[in-house]
Amino acid sequence: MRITSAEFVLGVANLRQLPKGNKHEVAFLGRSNVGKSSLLNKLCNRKTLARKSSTPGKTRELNYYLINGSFYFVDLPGYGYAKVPEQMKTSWGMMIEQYLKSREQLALVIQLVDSRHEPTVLDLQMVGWLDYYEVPFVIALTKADKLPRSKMPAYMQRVWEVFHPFKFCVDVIPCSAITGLGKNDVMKAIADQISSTKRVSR
Ligand SMILES: Nc1nc2c(ncn2[C@@H]2O[C@H](COP(=O)(O)OP(=O)(O)OP(=O)(O)O)[C@@H](O)[C@H]2O)c(=O)[nH]1
Ligand SMILES: [Mg+2]
Repeated sequence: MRITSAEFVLGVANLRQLPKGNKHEVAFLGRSNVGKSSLLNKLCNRKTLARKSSTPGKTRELNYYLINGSFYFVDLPGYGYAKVPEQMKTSWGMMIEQYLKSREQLALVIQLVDSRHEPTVLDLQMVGWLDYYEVPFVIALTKADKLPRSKMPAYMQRVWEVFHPFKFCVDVIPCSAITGLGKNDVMKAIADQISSTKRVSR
């Protein structure tokens, strides 16, 4: 699949504002600063479609982008930013869990994990939710350009062992928003999942 058009359509601060209709959604989930907006931009071949954050943890909205006029990319607010007040973390968690649990249009989650670190406790909590709510997900290992080539095979092995036991894990893909590594594989996973997903109630 090639992306020929991408436009920002809506920022959602409250789940009651989610768009109606039956377009599929592909959501980008990951801790603050992991590279969600950068990967989304790279997949769309656009530099500034999704804004890269200068202030991590500030975006509290689900940002909707219409892709090829036919489905949405949803840039979810990042988690795990230490300076966010406790109360906001709780409301973030409730909103995201509710979205993952009940959004029938959701075809695939791209779960981003920073390839310079081991998956965090929160990363594992997120994939736990995804598996529990039966949402297929791809693990995108971001910033792979920063990982020395010699360390890649062992890292991939470790990460694969962590994620592949999850039933709804579709693939684990090293990615770079700088070099474009992983872009084709992520796009293929998106195309496959969208074409095979019927809208079923969760
Ligand atoms: N080297 C490298 N840097 C990256 C990559 N992806 C993102 N970055 C950098 O990481 C920082 C955060 O990227 P964002 O795309 O804003 O991250 P985000 O997950 O959208 O952050 P929040 O919106 O705060 O949750 C920016 O400075 C990016 O330039 C990558 O693949 N390689
Ligand atoms: Mg962002």
